[in-house]
Amino acid sequence: MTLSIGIIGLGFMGSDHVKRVAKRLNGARLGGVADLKQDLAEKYAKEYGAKVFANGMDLIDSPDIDAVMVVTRPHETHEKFVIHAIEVGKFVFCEKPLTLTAAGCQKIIDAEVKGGKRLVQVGFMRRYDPGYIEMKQAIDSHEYGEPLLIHATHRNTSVDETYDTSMSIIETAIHEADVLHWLLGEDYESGTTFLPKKQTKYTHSKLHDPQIITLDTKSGVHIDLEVFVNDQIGYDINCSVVCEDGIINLESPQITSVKTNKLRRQVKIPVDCTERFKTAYDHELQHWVDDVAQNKVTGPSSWDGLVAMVTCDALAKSRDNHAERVPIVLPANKPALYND
Ligand code: ISE
Repeated sequence: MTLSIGIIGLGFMGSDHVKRVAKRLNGARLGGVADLKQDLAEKYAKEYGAKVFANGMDLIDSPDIDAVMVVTRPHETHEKFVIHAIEVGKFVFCEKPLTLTAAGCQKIIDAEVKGGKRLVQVGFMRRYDPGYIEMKQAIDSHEYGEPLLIHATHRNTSVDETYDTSMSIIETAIHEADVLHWLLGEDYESGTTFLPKKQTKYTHSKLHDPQIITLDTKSGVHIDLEVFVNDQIGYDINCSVVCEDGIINLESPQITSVKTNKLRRQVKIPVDCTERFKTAYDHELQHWVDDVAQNKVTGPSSWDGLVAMVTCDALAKSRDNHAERVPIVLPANKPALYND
């Protein structure tokens, strides 16, 4: 059976996913699209033989759509589309952040629990990246002893004037908030966000750039993360797990390396996440499609979306309170639906 996928939101990520669904996934086809920019929706619909819907709700309701992808901006709109998809009983993939508040994530969880079945997968694509998977296998093998520290950097080339100080956490650091506790297989105890006095000249009035985040896990692993979204050099993602008997490193991939007679090396750093994590996005959505074809979903859940948002809330609180250490407290009762 070929699943008919409907995509709501055709911005930067939505357009990337349109091509992925239409051209690269097995067992799926682009069934429909919806976007506030009707001309864009029509362009993709024509190109890939999909149907145009006047709005996201109509797409979700349509019998022509088997499963839904929510890739809308502003992110506030995720919640209503995801909840509606749950109400009509359709599988829904939602890009991160699941919603902009922990309360919103909880509403989605409540709706899913009420239906008695997992229907939501959240777009934490790094869990599908071969590099992070290898790191997790290395940690889980215990060959290198106990992890003690993680040093991570998350750098973007540049951001526009719509990107503000809060987005460094909920748009950008949210990826580490998710993937680092997944790597370690444990929850966070507390977090801090420090705004260094010295900022890049490439930032603008609404954005403090760079920012320094720390996270401590329940067992005591200490994490430091640099979030720098105007590095001017490229999409530069690095992660180093310092263990008792070895250091596990994930560095930006070197796509080309040129040696000259001056022994200089030129390295091509990816421009953005769609280039660096292309394979991860492909694997993430292929996994989702394969799951949905079997009437289930096993990727990152609404609970994972909530954990990331509770973590982001603590980091934002710390930022607003002079980098004070803020406890990260998850809701006490994790519904059985999310125990794997
Ligand atoms: C963007 O939405 C992403 O998800 C990227 O991975 C991240 O690096 C970027 O900062 C976000 O804006």
